[in-house]
Amino acid sequence: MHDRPNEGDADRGITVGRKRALAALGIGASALLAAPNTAVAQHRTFNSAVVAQDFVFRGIPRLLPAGTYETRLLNLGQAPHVIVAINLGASCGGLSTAELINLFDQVEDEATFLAQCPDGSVGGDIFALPGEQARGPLALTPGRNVFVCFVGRHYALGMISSTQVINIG
Ligand SMILES: [Cu+2]
Repeated sequence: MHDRPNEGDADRGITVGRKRALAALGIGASALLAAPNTAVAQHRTFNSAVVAQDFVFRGIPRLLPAGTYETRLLNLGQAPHVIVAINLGASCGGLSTAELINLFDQVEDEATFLAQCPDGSVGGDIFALPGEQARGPLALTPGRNVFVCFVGRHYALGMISSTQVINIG
């Protein structure tokens, strides 16, 4: 019941054809090809709950220990939402939220974007329909991680949240 709609669903993913010139930032999605810091293996597992509303995530701390979070995403909004965890790596770690939105706007679609991310940078994704909840693991590696909803342009409406992930030894 929590399966994603077809990739062709009009309300799913980033609209095709939104590619823009990369001039604004001087970088493109390929900037995310810089590998994140995944040198330290993470064995810790945590439980977490995130609320998705139209259009914000609630319940994500600004600072988290590295590990795998068995996450429950509760969608209290009217729209479907997804939460995607991405380690921004060295190249994108310093970008502002506005710059990240600009970066995401340059991507043709979510699948293409995620396929370009280096191994280990995408910690997972969870999709929940309105009024429903879904569960899944989000693996957070050290560095700046961003949580993004790629349904439509929800990330530009407020569904983008950054968290610093640290090793706690
Ligand atoms: Cu959303």
